[in-house]
Amino acid sequence: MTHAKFANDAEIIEFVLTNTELFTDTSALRVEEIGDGNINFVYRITNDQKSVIVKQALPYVRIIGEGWPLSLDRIRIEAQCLKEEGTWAAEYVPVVYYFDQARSAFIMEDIGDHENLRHALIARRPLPELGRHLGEFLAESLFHTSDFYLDTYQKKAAVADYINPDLCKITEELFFWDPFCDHERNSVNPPLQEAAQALWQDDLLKVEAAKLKYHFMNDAQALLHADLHAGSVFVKADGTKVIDPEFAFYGPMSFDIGSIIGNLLINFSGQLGLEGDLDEKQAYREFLLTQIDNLWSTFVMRFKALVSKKCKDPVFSAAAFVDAFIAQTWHESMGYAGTEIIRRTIGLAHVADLDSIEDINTRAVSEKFALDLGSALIKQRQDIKSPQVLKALVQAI
Ligand code: SR1
Ligand code: MG
Repeated sequence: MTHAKFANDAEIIEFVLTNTELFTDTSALRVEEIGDGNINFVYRITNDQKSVIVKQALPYVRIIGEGWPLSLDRIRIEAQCLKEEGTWAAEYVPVVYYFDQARSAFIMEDIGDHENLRHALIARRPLPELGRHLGEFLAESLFHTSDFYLDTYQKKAAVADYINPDLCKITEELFFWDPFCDHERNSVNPPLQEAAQALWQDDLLKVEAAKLKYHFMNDAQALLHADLHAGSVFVKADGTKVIDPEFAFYGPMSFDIGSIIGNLLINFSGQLGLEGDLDEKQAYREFLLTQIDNLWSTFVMRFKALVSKKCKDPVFSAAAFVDAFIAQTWHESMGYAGTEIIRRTIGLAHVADLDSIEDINTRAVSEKFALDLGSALIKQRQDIKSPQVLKALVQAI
Protein backbone atom coordinates (compact mmCIF):
# COMPACT_ATOMS: atom_id res chain seq x y z
CA MET A 1 0.00 0.00 0.00
CA THR A 2 1.37 3.46 -0.87
CA HIS A 3 1.47 5.93 1.95
CA ALA A 4 0.61 9.64 1.92
CA LYS A 5 2.03 11.25 5.04
CA PHE A 6 0.57 14.69 5.64
CA ALA A 7 3.16 17.08 4.22
CA ASN A 8 2.17 20.09 6.31
CA ASP A 9 -0.47 21.59 8.61
CA ALA A 10 -2.54 22.85 5.67
CA GLU A 11 -3.03 19.29 4.42
CA ILE A 12 -4.18 18.14 7.84
CA ILE A 13 -6.69 21.00 8.08
CA GLU A 14 -7.92 20.22 4.57
CA PHE A 15 -8.36 16.55 5.55
CA VAL A 16 -10.57 17.55 8.50
CA LEU A 17 -12.59 20.13 6.56
CA THR A 18 -13.23 17.77 3.65
CA ASN A 19 -14.31 14.84 5.77
CA THR A 20 -16.22 16.37 8.69
CA GLU A 21 -18.61 19.24 9.25
CA LEU A 22 -17.24 20.10 12.67
CA PHE A 23 -15.90 23.56 11.86
CA THR A 24 -17.87 26.40 10.30
CA ASP A 25 -15.35 29.15 11.10
CA THR A 26 -12.21 27.80 9.48
CA SER A 27 -10.08 30.95 9.57
CA ALA A 28 -8.39 30.43 12.94
CA LEU A 29 -7.68 26.70 12.71
CA ARG A 30 -4.24 25.55 13.78
CA VAL A 31 -2.47 22.20 14.16
CA GLU A 32 -0.48 20.90 17.14
CA GLU A 33 1.50 17.66 16.99
CA ILE A 34 0.68 16.04 20.34
CA GLY A 35 1.70 12.37 19.98
CA ASP A 36 4.04 11.06 22.64
CA GLY A 37 3.50 7.37 21.82
CA ASN A 38 6.03 4.99 20.33
CA ILE A 39 4.42 4.29 16.98
CA ASN A 40 2.21 6.93 15.27
CA PHE A 41 1.64 10.64 14.64
CA VAL A 42 -1.19 12.41 16.46
CA TYR A 43 -2.39 15.96 15.74
CA ARG A 44 -4.91 18.27 17.42
CA ILE A 45 -6.76 20.62 15.05
CA THR A 46 -8.34 23.48 16.96
CA ASN A 47 -9.74 26.99 16.73
CA ASP A 48 -9.75 27.34 20.56
CA GLN A 49 -13.53 26.78 20.74
CA LYS A 50 -13.56 23.27 19.27
CA SER A 51 -10.99 20.65 18.49
CA VAL A 52 -10.58 17.20 16.92
CA ILE A 53 -7.77 14.69 16.74
CA VAL A 54 -6.22 13.24 13.60
CA LYS A 55 -4.14 10.09 14.00
CA GLN A 56 -1.93 8.88 11.17
CA ALA A 57 0.08 5.66 10.90
CA LEU A 58 3.39 5.42 9.07
CA PRO A 59 4.69 2.18 7.56
CA TYR A 60 7.29 1.87 10.35
CA VAL A 61 7.67 2.27 14.13
CA ARG A 62 8.00 6.00 14.87
CA ILE A 63 10.59 5.68 17.68
CA ILE A 64 12.77 3.24 15.72
CA GLY A 65 12.42 4.48 12.13
CA GLU A 66 12.28 2.66 8.79
CA GLY A 67 14.40 -0.19 10.15
CA TRP A 68 11.28 -1.56 11.86
CA PRO A 69 8.53 -1.71 9.19
CA LEU A 70 4.94 -2.06 10.33
CA SER A 71 1.72 -2.81 8.44
CA LEU A 72 -0.55 0.18 7.80
CA ASP A 73 -3.56 -2.09 8.29
CA ARG A 74 -3.17 -1.39 12.01
CA ILE A 75 -4.88 2.00 11.62
CA ARG A 76 -7.97 0.32 10.06
CA ILE A 77 -7.95 -2.12 12.96
CA GLU A 78 -7.65 0.70 15.49
CA ALA A 79 -10.49 2.80 14.02
CA GLN A 80 -12.70 -0.27 13.66
CA CYS A 81 -11.98 -1.48 17.18
CA LEU A 82 -12.78 1.95 18.67
CA LYS A 83 -16.13 1.85 16.84
CA GLU A 84 -16.82 -1.68 18.08
CA GLU A 85 -15.95 -0.72 21.66
CA GLY A 86 -18.10 2.39 21.23
CA THR A 87 -21.10 0.18 20.43
CA TRP A 88 -20.85 -1.53 23.81
CA ALA A 89 -19.02 0.92 26.05
CA ALA A 90 -19.59 4.34 24.47
CA GLU A 91 -18.84 6.18 27.70
CA TYR A 92 -15.29 4.85 27.73
CA VAL A 93 -13.97 5.51 24.19
CA PRO A 94 -13.65 8.57 21.91
CA VAL A 95 -16.05 8.84 18.97
CA VAL A 96 -14.50 8.06 15.56
CA TYR A 97 -15.80 10.53 12.95
CA TYR A 98 -14.02 9.39 9.79
CA PHE A 99 -11.50 6.78 8.61
CA ASP A 100 -9.43 7.12 5.41
CA GLN A 101 -7.59 4.05 4.21
CA ALA A 102 -5.48 5.85 1.56
CA ARG A 103 -4.21 8.34 4.13
CA SER A 104 -3.87 5.65 6.84
CA ALA A 105 -5.54 8.18 9.10
CA PHE A 106 -8.71 8.76 11.06
CA ILE A 107 -10.45 11.69 12.74
CA MET A 108 -11.80 11.32 16.28
CA GLU A 109 -13.16 13.17 19.27
CA ASP A 110 -10.63 15.18 21.27
CA ILE A 111 -10.47 13.96 24.86
CA GLY A 112 -8.04 16.72 25.80
CA ASP A 113 -9.95 17.51 29.01
CA HIS A 114 -8.66 14.14 30.28
CA GLU A 115 -5.14 13.40 31.55
CA ASN A 116 -2.92 10.43 30.68
CA LEU A 117 -3.49 7.86 33.45
CA ARG A 118 0.24 7.23 33.89
CA HIS A 119 0.85 10.91 34.61
CA ALA A 120 -2.18 10.98 36.92
CA LEU A 121 -0.91 7.98 38.89
CA ILE A 122 2.58 9.47 39.21
CA ALA A 123 0.99 12.72 40.48
CA ARG A 124 -1.12 10.62 42.93
CA ARG A 125 -4.46 11.99 41.75
CA PRO A 126 -7.54 10.71 43.56
CA LEU A 127 -9.49 8.63 41.00
CA PRO A 128 -12.13 6.82 43.05
CA GLU A 129 -14.07 5.57 40.00
CA LEU A 130 -11.06 4.26 38.06
CA GLY A 131 -11.43 0.56 38.92
CA ARG A 132 -15.18 0.55 38.33
CA HIS A 133 -14.82 2.29 34.97
CA LEU A 134 -12.11 -0.10 33.77
CA GLY A 135 -14.09 -3.12 34.98
CA GLU A 136 -17.18 -1.98 33.06
CA PHE A 137 -15.19 -1.23 29.90
CA LEU A 138 -13.52 -4.64 30.01
CA ALA A 139 -16.71 -6.62 30.71
CA GLU A 140 -18.70 -4.88 27.95
CA SER A 141 -16.02 -4.98 25.26
CA LEU A 142 -14.84 -8.53 25.99
CA PHE A 143 -18.27 -10.14 26.49
CA HIS A 144 -19.85 -8.69 23.33
CA THR A 145 -16.99 -9.83 21.08
CA SER A 146 -16.78 -13.37 22.48
CA ASP A 147 -18.56 -16.69 21.91
CA PHE A 148 -20.69 -15.86 24.94
CA TYR A 149 -22.51 -13.36 22.69
CA LEU A 150 -21.66 -13.83 19.00
CA ASP A 151 -22.88 -16.70 16.84
CA THR A 152 -20.46 -19.04 15.07
CA TYR A 153 -20.27 -17.07 11.80
CA GLN A 154 -20.07 -13.63 13.41
CA LYS A 155 -17.26 -14.76 15.69
CA LYS A 156 -15.16 -16.44 12.97
CA ALA A 157 -15.58 -13.41 10.67
CA ALA A 158 -14.50 -11.10 13.49
CA VAL A 159 -11.41 -13.20 14.27
CA ALA A 160 -10.40 -13.00 10.58
CA ASP A 161 -11.09 -9.26 10.38
CA TYR A 162 -8.74 -8.55 13.27
CA ILE A 163 -5.76 -10.65 12.18
CA ASN A 164 -2.93 -8.27 13.16
CA PRO A 165 0.41 -10.12 12.73
CA ASP A 166 2.89 -7.22 12.85
CA LEU A 167 1.50 -5.85 16.08
CA CYS A 168 1.13 -9.31 17.64
CA LYS A 169 4.77 -9.96 16.75
CA ILE A 170 5.81 -6.85 18.69
CA THR A 171 4.03 -8.18 21.77
CA GLU A 172 5.29 -11.73 21.31
CA GLU A 173 8.83 -10.35 21.26
CA LEU A 174 8.69 -7.43 23.70
CA PHE A 175 6.58 -9.20 26.35
CA PHE A 176 7.54 -12.81 26.02
CA TRP A 177 11.02 -13.04 24.47
CA ASP A 178 13.41 -10.16 25.12
CA PRO A 179 12.87 -9.76 28.89
CA PHE A 180 13.57 -13.46 29.50
CA CYS A 181 17.05 -13.39 27.96
CA ASP A 182 19.99 -11.00 27.61
CA HIS A 183 18.55 -9.37 24.47
CA GLU A 184 20.17 -6.34 22.81
CA ARG A 185 16.84 -4.50 22.79
CA ASN A 186 16.61 -4.67 26.59
CA SER A 187 17.50 -1.73 28.76
CA VAL A 188 18.68 -2.61 32.28
CA ASN A 189 19.55 -0.07 34.96
CA PRO A 190 23.21 -0.93 35.88
CA PRO A 191 22.52 -1.60 39.61
CA LEU A 192 19.75 -4.02 38.53
CA GLN A 193 22.07 -6.08 36.30
CA GLU A 194 22.56 -8.87 38.85
CA ALA A 195 18.81 -9.26 39.43
CA ALA A 196 18.20 -9.31 35.65
CA GLN A 197 20.91 -11.98 35.21
CA ALA A 198 19.22 -14.10 37.91
CA LEU A 199 15.85 -13.73 36.15
CA TRP A 200 17.38 -14.87 32.84
CA GLN A 201 18.59 -18.04 34.61
CA ASP A 202 15.18 -18.83 36.15
CA ASP A 203 14.00 -21.89 34.19
CA LEU A 204 10.72 -22.26 36.08
CA LEU A 205 9.85 -18.64 35.28
CA LYS A 206 10.60 -19.22 31.60
CA VAL A 207 8.37 -22.30 31.47
CA GLU A 208 5.47 -20.38 33.02
CA ALA A 209 6.07 -17.40 30.70
CA ALA A 210 6.04 -19.83 27.76
CA LYS A 211 2.60 -21.12 28.79
CA LEU A 212 1.28 -17.56 28.93
CA LYS A 213 2.84 -16.75 25.57
CA TYR A 214 1.32 -19.83 23.94
CA HIS A 215 -2.09 -18.96 25.39
CA PHE A 216 -1.73 -15.36 24.13
CA MET A 217 -0.99 -16.66 20.62
CA ASN A 218 -3.67 -19.34 20.43
CA ASP A 219 -6.76 -18.62 22.49
CA ALA A 220 -9.00 -16.33 20.39
CA GLN A 221 -11.56 -15.62 23.12
CA ALA A 222 -12.51 -12.00 22.45
CA LEU A 223 -11.49 -8.78 20.70
CA LEU A 224 -8.70 -7.40 22.87
CA HIS A 225 -7.43 -3.86 23.10
CA ALA A 226 -4.12 -5.70 23.45
CA ASP A 227 -2.03 -2.71 24.60
CA LEU A 228 -3.98 -1.71 27.69
CA HIS A 229 -1.23 0.06 29.62
CA ALA A 230 -1.67 3.25 31.67
CA GLY A 231 -0.63 5.40 28.68
CA SER A 232 -3.62 4.06 26.70
CA VAL A 233 -6.07 5.29 29.36
CA PHE A 234 -7.08 8.92 29.90
CA VAL A 235 -8.84 10.14 33.02
CA LYS A 236 -10.53 13.06 34.70
CA ALA A 237 -12.15 13.18 38.14
CA ASP A 238 -15.36 11.48 36.98
CA GLY A 239 -14.47 10.01 33.59
CA THR A 240 -12.24 7.44 31.90
CA LYS A 241 -11.44 6.96 28.20
CA VAL A 242 -9.51 4.09 26.64
CA ILE A 243 -7.63 4.92 23.42
CA ASP A 244 -5.02 3.46 21.03
CA PRO A 245 -6.28 -0.10 20.29
CA GLU A 246 -3.99 -0.55 17.28
CA PHE A 247 -2.74 -3.87 18.71
CA ALA A 248 -6.32 -5.21 18.73
CA PHE A 249 -6.77 -8.87 17.80
CA TYR A 250 -8.66 -11.91 19.08
CA GLY A 251 -6.88 -13.26 22.14
CA PRO A 252 -7.43 -14.24 25.78
CA MET A 253 -9.49 -11.81 27.88
CA SER A 254 -6.96 -12.12 30.68
CA PHE A 255 -4.31 -10.36 28.57
CA ASP A 256 -6.22 -7.05 28.67
CA ILE A 257 -7.20 -7.43 32.33
CA GLY A 258 -3.68 -8.42 33.34
CA SER A 259 -2.01 -5.65 31.33
CA ILE A 260 -3.89 -2.86 33.08
CA ILE A 261 -3.59 -4.47 36.52
CA GLY A 262 0.14 -4.83 35.79
CA ASN A 263 0.34 -1.10 35.15
CA LEU A 264 -1.32 -0.28 38.48
CA LEU A 265 1.21 -2.59 40.13
CA ILE A 266 4.11 -0.95 38.26
CA ASN A 267 3.00 2.36 39.75
CA PHE A 268 2.75 0.61 43.15
CA SER A 269 6.35 -0.59 42.67
CA GLY A 270 7.60 2.91 41.80
CA GLN A 271 5.71 4.85 44.48
CA LEU A 272 8.29 4.70 47.28
CA GLY A 273 11.06 5.89 44.95
CA LEU A 274 9.04 8.78 43.53
CA GLU A 275 9.12 12.27 45.07
CA GLY A 276 6.79 13.09 47.96
CA ASP A 277 5.61 12.45 51.47
CA LEU A 278 5.92 8.86 52.75
CA ASP A 279 2.39 8.77 54.23
CA GLU A 280 0.94 9.96 50.93
CA LYS A 281 2.86 7.30 49.03
CA GLN A 282 1.63 4.57 51.39
CA ALA A 283 -1.94 5.84 51.11
CA TYR A 284 -1.67 5.87 47.32
CA ARG A 285 -0.42 2.29 47.34
CA GLU A 286 -3.56 1.33 49.30
CA PHE A 287 -5.66 3.25 46.76
CA LEU A 288 -4.07 1.28 43.89
CA LEU A 289 -4.87 -2.08 45.52
CA THR A 290 -8.45 -0.93 46.16
CA GLN A 291 -8.83 0.01 42.49
CA ILE A 292 -7.61 -3.45 41.42
CA ASP A 293 -10.21 -4.96 43.73
CA ASN A 294 -12.92 -2.64 42.31
CA LEU A 295 -11.88 -3.40 38.73
CA TRP A 296 -12.14 -7.13 39.26
CA SER A 297 -15.39 -7.14 41.27
CA THR A 298 -17.03 -4.83 38.70
CA PHE A 299 -15.81 -7.01 35.83
CA VAL A 300 -17.19 -10.17 37.44
CA MET A 301 -20.55 -8.64 38.29
CA ARG A 302 -21.06 -7.04 34.87
CA PHE A 303 -19.81 -10.08 32.93
CA LYS A 304 -22.17 -12.41 34.82
CA ALA A 305 -25.09 -10.01 34.31
CA LEU A 306 -24.39 -9.91 30.57
CA VAL A 307 -24.24 -13.72 30.39
CA SER A 308 -27.58 -14.00 32.23
CA LYS A 309 -29.22 -11.44 30.00
CA LYS A 310 -27.69 -12.05 26.58
CA CYS A 311 -25.98 -15.46 26.29
CA LYS A 312 -28.19 -17.83 24.28
CA ASP A 313 -25.87 -20.84 24.43
CA PRO A 314 -27.23 -23.35 27.01
CA VAL A 315 -23.81 -24.69 28.01
CA PHE A 316 -21.84 -21.43 28.00
CA SER A 317 -24.51 -19.88 30.25
CA ALA A 318 -24.34 -22.71 32.82
CA ALA A 319 -23.44 -20.98 36.11
CA ALA A 320 -20.64 -23.39 37.03
CA PHE A 321 -18.99 -22.95 33.62
CA VAL A 322 -19.16 -19.16 33.91
CA ASP A 323 -17.67 -19.32 37.43
CA ALA A 324 -14.83 -21.58 36.27
CA PHE A 325 -14.15 -19.39 33.22
CA ILE A 326 -14.01 -16.26 35.38
CA ALA A 327 -11.77 -17.92 37.99
CA GLN A 328 -9.32 -19.07 35.30
CA THR A 329 -9.39 -15.60 33.72
CA TRP A 330 -8.33 -14.11 37.07
CA HIS A 331 -5.40 -16.54 37.46
CA GLU A 332 -4.20 -15.84 33.92
CA SER A 333 -4.61 -12.10 34.46
CA MET A 334 -2.16 -12.35 37.35
CA GLY A 335 0.34 -14.02 35.00
CA TYR A 336 -0.05 -11.34 32.31
CA ALA A 337 0.23 -8.61 34.95
CA GLY A 338 3.58 -10.22 35.80
CA THR A 339 4.80 -10.26 32.19
CA GLU A 340 3.80 -6.59 31.75
CA ILE A 341 5.66 -5.61 34.94
CA ILE A 342 8.83 -7.44 33.93
CA ARG A 343 8.95 -6.16 30.35
CA ARG A 344 8.42 -2.55 31.49
CA THR A 345 11.28 -2.92 34.00
CA ILE A 346 14.03 -4.54 31.91
CA GLY A 347 12.69 -4.65 28.33
CA LEU A 348 12.63 -2.08 25.52
CA ALA A 349 9.58 0.01 26.42
CA HIS A 350 10.13 1.45 29.90
CA VAL A 351 7.64 3.65 31.75
CA ALA A 352 7.92 6.86 33.76
CA ASP A 353 6.55 5.28 36.97
CA LEU A 354 10.02 3.73 37.33
CA ASP A 355 12.25 5.68 34.93
CA SER A 356 11.44 9.08 36.42
CA ILE A 357 13.12 8.04 39.69
CA GLU A 358 16.33 9.98 39.10
CA ASP A 359 18.81 8.31 41.43
CA ILE A 360 19.72 4.99 39.81
CA ASN A 361 20.18 3.16 43.11
CA THR A 362 16.83 4.33 44.49
CA ARG A 363 15.27 3.36 41.14
CA ALA A 364 16.88 -0.08 41.33
CA VAL A 365 15.15 -0.73 44.68
CA SER A 366 11.74 -0.10 43.06
CA GLU A 367 12.76 -2.08 39.98
CA LYS A 368 13.88 -5.06 42.10
CA PHE A 369 10.51 -4.99 43.83
CA ALA A 370 8.85 -4.96 40.38
CA LEU A 371 10.91 -7.93 39.16
CA ASP A 372 10.18 -9.95 42.30
CA LEU A 373 6.50 -9.12 42.10
CA GLY A 374 6.32 -9.88 38.35
CA SER A 375 8.07 -13.25 38.82
CA ALA A 376 5.80 -14.20 41.74
CA LEU A 377 2.67 -13.28 39.76
CA ILE A 378 3.76 -15.47 36.85
CA LYS A 379 4.90 -18.45 38.91
CA GLN A 380 2.20 -18.39 41.60
CA ARG A 381 -0.76 -17.25 39.48
CA GLN A 382 -2.81 -20.39 40.15
CA ASP A 383 -2.47 -19.84 43.92
CA ILE A 384 -3.66 -16.23 43.79
CA LYS A 385 -7.35 -16.83 44.36
CA SER A 386 -8.59 -13.24 44.71
CA PRO A 387 -7.57 -9.56 44.96
CA GLN A 388 -7.20 -10.14 48.72
CA VAL A 389 -4.60 -12.87 48.14
CA LEU A 390 -2.89 -10.54 45.63
CA LYS A 391 -2.78 -7.85 48.32
CA ALA A 392 -1.17 -10.25 50.79
CA LEU A 393 1.40 -11.29 48.16
CA VAL A 394 2.27 -7.68 47.34
CA GLN A 395 2.68 -6.86 51.02
CA ALA A 396 4.91 -9.89 51.58
CA ILE A 397 7.45 -8.82 48.92
C1 SR1 B 1 8.01 -0.58 19.57
S1 SR1 B 1 6.52 -0.40 20.34
C2 SR1 B 1 6.82 -0.50 22.05
C3 SR1 B 1 5.59 -0.56 22.86
O1 SR1 B 1 4.78 0.59 22.63
C4 SR1 B 1 3.44 0.18 22.43
O2 SR1 B 1 2.54 1.06 23.02
C5 SR1 B 1 3.36 -1.22 22.98
O3 SR1 B 1 3.15 -1.25 24.37
C6 SR1 B 1 4.67 -1.73 22.58
O4 SR1 B 1 5.03 -2.90 23.27
MG1 MG C 1 -0.16 3.01 21.97
